[in-house]
Amino acid sequence: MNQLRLLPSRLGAQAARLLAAHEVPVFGWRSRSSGPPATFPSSKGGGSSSYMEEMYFAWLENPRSVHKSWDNFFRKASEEASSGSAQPRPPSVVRESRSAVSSRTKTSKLVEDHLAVQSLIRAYQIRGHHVAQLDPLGILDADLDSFVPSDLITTIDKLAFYDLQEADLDKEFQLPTTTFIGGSENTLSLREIIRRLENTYCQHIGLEFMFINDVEQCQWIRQKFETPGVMQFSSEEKRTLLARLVRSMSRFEDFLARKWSSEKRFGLEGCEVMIPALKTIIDKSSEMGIENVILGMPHRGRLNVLANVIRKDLEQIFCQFDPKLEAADEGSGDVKYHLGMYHERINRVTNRNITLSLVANPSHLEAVDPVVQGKTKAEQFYRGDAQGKKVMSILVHGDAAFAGQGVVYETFHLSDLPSYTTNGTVHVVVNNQIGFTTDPRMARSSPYPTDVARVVNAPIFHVNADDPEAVIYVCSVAAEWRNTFNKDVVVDLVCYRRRGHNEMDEPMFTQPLMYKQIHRQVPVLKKYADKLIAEGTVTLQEFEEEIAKYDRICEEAYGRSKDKKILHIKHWLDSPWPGFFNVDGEPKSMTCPATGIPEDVLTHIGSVASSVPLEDFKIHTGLSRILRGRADMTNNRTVDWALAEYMAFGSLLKEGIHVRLSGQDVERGTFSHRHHVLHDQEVDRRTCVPMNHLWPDQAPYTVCNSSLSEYGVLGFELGYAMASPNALVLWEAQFGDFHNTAQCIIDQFISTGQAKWVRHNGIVLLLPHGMEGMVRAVVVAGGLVGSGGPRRDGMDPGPLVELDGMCFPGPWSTWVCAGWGLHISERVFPFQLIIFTPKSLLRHPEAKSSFDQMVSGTSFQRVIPEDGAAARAPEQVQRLIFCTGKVYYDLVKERSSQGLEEKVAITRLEQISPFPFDLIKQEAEKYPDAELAWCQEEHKNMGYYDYISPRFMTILRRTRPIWYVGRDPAAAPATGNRNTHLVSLKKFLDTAFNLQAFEGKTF
Ligand SMILES: Cc1ncc(C[n+]2csc(CCOP(=O)(O)OP(=O)(O)O)c2C)c(N)n1
Repeated sequence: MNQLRLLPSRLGAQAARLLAAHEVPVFGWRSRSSGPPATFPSSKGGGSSSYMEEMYFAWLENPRSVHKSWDNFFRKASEEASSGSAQPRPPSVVRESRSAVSSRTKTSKLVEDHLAVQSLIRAYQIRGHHVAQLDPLGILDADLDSFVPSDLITTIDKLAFYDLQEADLDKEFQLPTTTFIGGSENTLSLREIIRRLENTYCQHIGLEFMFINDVEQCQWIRQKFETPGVMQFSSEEKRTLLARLVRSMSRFEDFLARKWSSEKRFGLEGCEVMIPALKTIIDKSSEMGIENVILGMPHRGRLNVLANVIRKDLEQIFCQFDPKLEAADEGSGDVKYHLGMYHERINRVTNRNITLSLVANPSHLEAVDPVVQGKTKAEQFYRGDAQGKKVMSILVHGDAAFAGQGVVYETFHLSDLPSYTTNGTVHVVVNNQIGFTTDPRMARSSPYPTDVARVVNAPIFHVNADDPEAVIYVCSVAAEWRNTFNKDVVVDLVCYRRRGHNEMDEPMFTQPLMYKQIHRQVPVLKKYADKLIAEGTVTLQEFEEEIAKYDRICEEAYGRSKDKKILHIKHWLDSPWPGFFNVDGEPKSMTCPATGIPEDVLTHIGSVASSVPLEDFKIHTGLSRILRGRADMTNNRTVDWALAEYMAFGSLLKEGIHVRLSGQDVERGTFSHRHHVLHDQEVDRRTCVPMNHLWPDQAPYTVCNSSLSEYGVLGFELGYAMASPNALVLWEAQFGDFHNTAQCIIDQFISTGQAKWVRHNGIVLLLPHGMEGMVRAVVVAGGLVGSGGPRRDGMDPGPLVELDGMCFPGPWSTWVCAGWGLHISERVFPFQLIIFTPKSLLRHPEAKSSFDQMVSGTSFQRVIPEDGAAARAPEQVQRLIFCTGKVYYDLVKERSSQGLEEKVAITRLEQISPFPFDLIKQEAEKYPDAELAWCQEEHKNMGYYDYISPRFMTILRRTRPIWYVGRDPAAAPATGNRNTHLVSLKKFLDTAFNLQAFEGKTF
């Protein structure tokens, strides 16, 4: 038998598992080269003893080569075992005497016990949260029974599992450096070790952090929670906490319940502690220098947050309950628990200025998450706050939504990407253990609703919401964590929902036992007040006065709300653009200015676009060819799409307008046409963005490849665009049809945000589009029009402007982009814009523009009229075809091959919405005897026909029909069969130029 049997097999396996799976080994080595392996060997095959021996020999050679705890241990053991000899000798080194054997046995036992205690400490750190008493109702613990670690239930279990005896409880043990339970002491009795670990890990706080693979971060958390006495509150702090609970709960929630008992409020009852929790995060962050906090949250407790965190005037909240008040602003408005808010004020605790905004959101749970992140990123950007020391975000979640909604995951994955990070978000989960009527058992497959946060190594602090002091402590550590490590953190408030999903719902239908327990539950305010009264921190009278004081505030505000005659949605704006809409109090002109650029500016941008601004920077030879092509075009005063885009962005940057382009693979461009980021072929990760080398005082250009997400990233860019009107923020879909993964952002924010929340935005969507007969390469923006566009979203002629960028002369359309950008720079109304960008036309020889179409004095053309032979003799023309996009080139080719240039005119719409009624009318009138047709390459139910046809009827007063030419209706937007594609193309082109096609037909 091995004399140095170090670990009992069970402990060996346990330790090996722990050590292999989690950060540092309990006993790490200072130097791998001079010491034994850093991973713990398996207990099989005597690995543990050789491990011990290796350490022992290493220690003999140089005591500093092993971890301090081993050094301590060998010293102590040598003193005890060798009684005076300088160093203990390993058994294999010398012939063994009886006393040597006995001293080694002692040593062995000491080592075993020592390691057992280390393992026990780590077990608490890793799995103590499973034992913690997190649920105020006591039912979660039963649900999580299967996760409760068997080694941490009772003291007997612990001792048995770790091969310790009761007698060991009073022995002193050396504490490893990976625990802070000792405070200033290095050793503690096992009994005390267990007591302190129980206190830290198994009371009302459950800490999940040992999966974080950063030792410093784990140590930081251990120190914050393990150090004795960390959770002591002064009586002043306790009184503030009580006062905040009074406001949050008894008076605000009760007040609303009393006044509007039959109205939906989505009250916070059962989690009132969220108000002091959020306030603590804000106070603490303000103390550390934060000046701007952007919040996103769902319905639950929103009114309470508006009243008691943001400090919205109470009468304005109460007004929202008055059904008689008329809305002063245009638009549909929204329910009160979706509205946003922006408020600058002094933080009373820190006496510093703070701006708080709560971002308006739709019903769609979690959809606001990326929007908040984007807005936060933008605010940080404009302040030059690269580290997030001035601006931060807080996201509040429901437990079911946090676990169930994929956008949460998408948002987490943005959190550490350089162009998307907001340097840490504090997430607060209102974990009321139910989602509408659904139990957690049916709502997720993970033990906690917060497990999604583990993917980004965010620590998760679960806390029993009925222990306000524990909640406050956890929130203050969370704020410090964010400030220290610039990383996300989650506070999981384990609570309950006192009423149904809303105040009208009967929860006993579906959760009878849970609600029996909830009805027995003493409200947290009462519990906490009783505690403070019992310990003498406040008197009953003071408590009652606090309640009466807030009651008076509510009543007075209620009285004032009765005097209001009108409801202003504008008062609920989350992202105001001060000074943008008015000059000296007068509304600004909203006309579109000329958007041309002086030729020398175009030439300069062209030359930078064709160069490599950094020295000793080796680009790919293929790219050199592309740059030479750009130089040639610039010399010839022409542009293709990619170069025109350069001109558009560059000219805005010159004006001081920040441009940000984000999306999948946008840096190179999906179709390898853009190349805005050059990569040194010889130096890893060395890149150059020529667009940022245009002028010394230009605005910054950000171009960033995003994660493979549409919902999250479009939401992010929308939020980014919300922060300022003086920027051009573009999101590009890899292919246009992928936009539908982000449909929620398009439907709920972009199309409707202005109507619901009087909120403006200038986001630009670039959607590559084209019917090209290849199933995957085909991109059909028609899908947008059909399913997310004008027909469905009531965007006619609403705030969303669609431009078909594919209606060339190609770059002209990109120039459209510049036009709209300059439009913004001219401080004119920025529109949300969709540009259907091209694919095959990127390299089409005809799809080029001359500088003449871009220089000063030119402007965006909403309609490009026919300018060939037909236009010169319009009375001869028999058919006028209107179209938009790439099909124009097919039409022109076919017309030429049939020799019909004098009989058929082709006019392009560059702007689809708002519909260019005036210009279309002019065109139609110019060709009085021509049949009018609309031609599109998309299927009939997907392109623009349904949208344009009633508008043509309005223009033509039903005197002339507008015939449809195009593909038949279909379910799929495009065929994957090249032959089918070409046959259908030929068929509709034949119809387009068959001048008898509509004879005898009725419209
Ligand atoms: C995306 C989405 N799907 C469904 C709903 C309908 N809905 C409203 S609240 C709710 C339950 C939410 O539960 P939870 O996230 O736990 O928050 P709680 O209401 O319990 O605070 C559901 C399913 C919704 N609002 N959004």
